[in-house]
Amino acid sequence: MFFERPPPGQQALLLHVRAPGISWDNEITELRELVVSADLEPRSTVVVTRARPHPRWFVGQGKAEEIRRAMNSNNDDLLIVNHDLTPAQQRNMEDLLQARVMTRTELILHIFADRARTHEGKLQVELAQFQHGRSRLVRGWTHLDRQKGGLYMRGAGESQLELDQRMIDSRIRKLKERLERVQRQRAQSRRRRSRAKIPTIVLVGYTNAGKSSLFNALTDASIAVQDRLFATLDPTMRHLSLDGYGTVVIADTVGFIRDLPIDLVEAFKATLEEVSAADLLLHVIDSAAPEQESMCAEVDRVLEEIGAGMVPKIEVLNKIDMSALREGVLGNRVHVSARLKQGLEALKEMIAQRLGVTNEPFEVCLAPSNGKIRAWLYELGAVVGETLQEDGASTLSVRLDAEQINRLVANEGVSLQEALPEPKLLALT
Ligand SMILES: Nc1nc2c(ncn2[C@@H]2O[C@H](COP(=O)(O)OP(=O)(O)OP(=O)(O)O)[C@@H](O)[C@H]2O)c(=O)[nH]1
Ligand SMILES: [Mg+2]
Repeated sequence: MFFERPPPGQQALLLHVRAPGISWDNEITELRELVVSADLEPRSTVVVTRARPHPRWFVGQGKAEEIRRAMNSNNDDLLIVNHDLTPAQQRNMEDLLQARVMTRTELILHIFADRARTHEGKLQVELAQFQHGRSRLVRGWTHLDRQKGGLYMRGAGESQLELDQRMIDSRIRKLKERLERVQRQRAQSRRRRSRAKIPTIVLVGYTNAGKSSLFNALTDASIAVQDRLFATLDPTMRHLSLDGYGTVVIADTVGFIRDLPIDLVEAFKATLEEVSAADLLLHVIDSAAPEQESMCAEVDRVLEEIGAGMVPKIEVLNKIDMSALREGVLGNRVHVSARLKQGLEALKEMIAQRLGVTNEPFEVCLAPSNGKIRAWLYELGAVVGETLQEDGASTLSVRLDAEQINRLVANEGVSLQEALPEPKLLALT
């Protein structure tokens, strides 16, 4: 792989810089979780209060020296900074420490690179890495090892740099082309689903909220579930059959996190498009997390950003076995435990309801000449039963949502009386 990653098990000193007056407990906890998820070992943490970053080392010189001493005495391998540094700051810090410095963005990129399994996922991560690396051409950690040659070697002349830049640009172009090809296929299958009127439900939520667990519990699938951040990277889809409704497609996706690196959002746009094209979102929330509120706000912000702000949504409060919540429904919220499989029936019911489906089937009488409508109803998967009359007419028992009833009545050339025996229609609308 083009991008070097720190070997698993390396020890890291963590650095968090906070603005005066802002609490930082949770941010440190999350950083540690990220570090562990990257298979690195978080050791001590240094918290510095600064109103704005120092242009040279991000922190002041005194602090930078202190960090160097601490890393030396702990034998730490690298410094992980909970922020984004300018290429110059990162480089200056590396020169001072004579050790690798990793930013939060790089840490997340590193985790993503590790998790990508599908062809598309790998392409997306590679694209994100190149886009991120483009502006940081002269750094990386090979420059720490002066013996070693390589693309990132320090002291390369200007012309060498330009060459590298061109190489990276052409690589980015190629990656984008390959991704577009993969994504055209994805768009095709999305169109197929929408033609067949199979609704797509997408699980979204903060990383580690329990999306994959819920997906497994609903579909009897076995996606890897782990107590680590970004366990899932590639979207997985399954059919799910809902009582009183029929088949829907449900998708598990990558989790969100505060300050999701822009290069990643950019590269994962296609995956995220799946989210904005969904018929319904299940926003999975860890009801036992103290940070719940701000996590929800972050998820809503990302949804807005990727154009999914208007997609209908159910809030699923998960992990009620660990929180004070009880199984049940509250407005737009359902309380569940994916682990104990509690509250899943209520959730499925709400899904069917929100997809705009009436649970009660009703009867439609069709003349033999109405074969097209009959075919359409079958294609929708709406037909529950059918009785054929001797004159060739048929009575279909169907299940339709409000919009489909409108289409049946208005657009398909069926008059109200013909299509629907009065009392049953009245009961429906
Ligand atoms: N106690 C409890 N733990 C749960 C429940 N659901 C999930 N978990 C745990 O929460 C952790 C994360 O679960 P995942 O299903 O991997 O979460 P995710 O949202 O898919 O996470 P990412 O893919 O990393 O974004 C795992 O350790 C699960 O066992 C639940 O209902 N109760
Ligand atoms: Mg997952």
